[in-house]
Amino acid sequence: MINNKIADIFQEIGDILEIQNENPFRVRSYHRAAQIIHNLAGDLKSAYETDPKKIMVIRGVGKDLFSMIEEIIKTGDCSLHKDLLAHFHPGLLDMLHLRGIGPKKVKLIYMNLGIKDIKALEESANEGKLRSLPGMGEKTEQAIIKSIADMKRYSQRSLMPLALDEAKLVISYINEHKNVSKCEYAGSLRRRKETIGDIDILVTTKSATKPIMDHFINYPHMDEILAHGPTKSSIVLNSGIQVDLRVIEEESFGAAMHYFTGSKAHNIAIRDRAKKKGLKVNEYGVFKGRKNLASKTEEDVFKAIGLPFIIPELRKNDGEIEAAEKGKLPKSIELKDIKGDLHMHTNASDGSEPLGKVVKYCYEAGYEYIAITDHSKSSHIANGLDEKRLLNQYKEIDKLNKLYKDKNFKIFKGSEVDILSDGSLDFSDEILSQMDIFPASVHSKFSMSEKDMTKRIIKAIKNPYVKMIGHPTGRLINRREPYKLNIEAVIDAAIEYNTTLELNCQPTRLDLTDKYLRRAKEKGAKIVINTDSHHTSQRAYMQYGIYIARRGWLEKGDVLNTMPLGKLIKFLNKTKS
Ligand code: DGT
Ligand code: CA
Ligand code: CA
Ligand code: ZN
Repeated sequence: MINNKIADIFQEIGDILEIQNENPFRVRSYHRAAQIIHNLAGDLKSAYETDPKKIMVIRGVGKDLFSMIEEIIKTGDCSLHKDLLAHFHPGLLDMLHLRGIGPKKVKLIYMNLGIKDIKALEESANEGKLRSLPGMGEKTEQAIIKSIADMKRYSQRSLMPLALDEAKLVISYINEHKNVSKCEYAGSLRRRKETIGDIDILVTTKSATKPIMDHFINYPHMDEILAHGPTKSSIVLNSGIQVDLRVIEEESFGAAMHYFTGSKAHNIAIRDRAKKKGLKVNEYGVFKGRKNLASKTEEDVFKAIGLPFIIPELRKNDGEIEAAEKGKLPKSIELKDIKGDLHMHTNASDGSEPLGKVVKYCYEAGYEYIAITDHSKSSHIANGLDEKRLLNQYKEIDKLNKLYKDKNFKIFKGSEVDILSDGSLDFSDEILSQMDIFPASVHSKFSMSEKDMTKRIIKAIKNPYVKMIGHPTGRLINRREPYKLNIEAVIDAAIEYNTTLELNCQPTRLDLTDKYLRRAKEKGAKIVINTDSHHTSQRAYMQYGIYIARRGWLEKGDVLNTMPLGKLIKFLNKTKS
């Protein structure tokens, strides 16, 4: 979505101006605009295309910012940003992009120690030179060392949802060319891996290939051309993601899709299996001697080697081929199986829309139920609700439920209740007993020992009112490692105390991961797939959760919120044993 890009550019402009000691009001206006645009529900590009005035009326957007937004929509960047970047030390910009370091610290470190890049920063931190600066200490120094290590490990890979959006745009651009007959993405993106190294796109044509490649390397939102050949080219998008495009013969499209979807480990296992049957598999087809038995569709390819179709999400060579042989592939969950969302925020805490709007939207989208789960009182930064505000919200929910009474739609009362450091919950049992269902989540003290964190979460699981544990490992992809946790013990406790574990659909969370989902399923735990939505457009994140669930071998029956309303109410009324 263009909003994030515009917000990032404004944020960076504000950051650079701040380091350059510009007028604080000017700095603030960019930071504020970045924040507002980041939280907007609607896509600015489509708003602009229907009526540019719609953008003019956004809070915090004046005439100057409007023309910059216009420029970014049309060209992918704006001249002020480009000018600032051209005269700004690139090493300082890298420092700015580290987690936990804002413009104030970059300025402080630069002014006092003359440090201009991450390498020098890392050296100084290791030598203990940063802790002496005003407002810093050993802790900050350690945090900086850690975020440099994280950055090194993660800087290469993009979030799957972001790559998916980018791939769709590139493909619709490629499809504009008249020579193109088929165009699809393969690779890790098609396998729905949570992060993507690069986007692999395959294209077929009935006529010349070179004009397609020439068209491709003229993609407007591009930073760099890495390779430009008649049948294979690579570019780097503005977002930093690499895209490889290959031209494929129409007759071998299926074999090529299978080959380039991978994973590599799956491909190798498939080739070995075929070899035992005297067959050879490559990106052109399945061969017996020189005869090509199958290549047109992926289904044909699987059939020729004696297997049913294996969905891309399962192609990891961790048992899918054996399961396929025995007819034991999972009947993978689908988006349409989901009947409601049990973790949603409104503007009462840190969401951006009022209760009534969230409810109406979910009802109209065809859900049978939702749970309103604003943050609890200890989450100060997220504007958590105290008992009084919470009970007022419940009165509103009662009123709304009356309106929907005859409509097979129910709003559940909840809260995203913090699990405090000793494992107790942020509300008393008296308040919890008024809730229908709520995620209990860890939002603080992430650096406990594995033993203490496991104890903390299991204590919450044992609470008779708890039926869901929100984002159980707390990881933020590319930003924060999961906290230390004995996940096996947590799964066992969840089963014993009839609590579900969440698969949180936020693109940076996707927590639990596919590996743990599969383990939970094997052991018999139930999963709940929630968007943790902060505005209605994030309802679409449910799809990302479904992709990950499919990678984790989940079926409809493994997931709580595939239950129709009546059955779910029965589940909720069951007291814990
Ligand atoms: P990524 O981009 O790191 O997220 O992961 P992939 O899986 O998209 O990997 P990529 O882009 O290097 O290659 C795309 C697919 O092409 C890969 O999933 C399987 C296939 N492939 C690439 N190299 C080989 C290879 O050496 N042998 C086999 N059998 N397949 C390969
Ligand atoms: Ca790839
Ligand atoms: Ca690739
Ligand atoms: Zn949360």
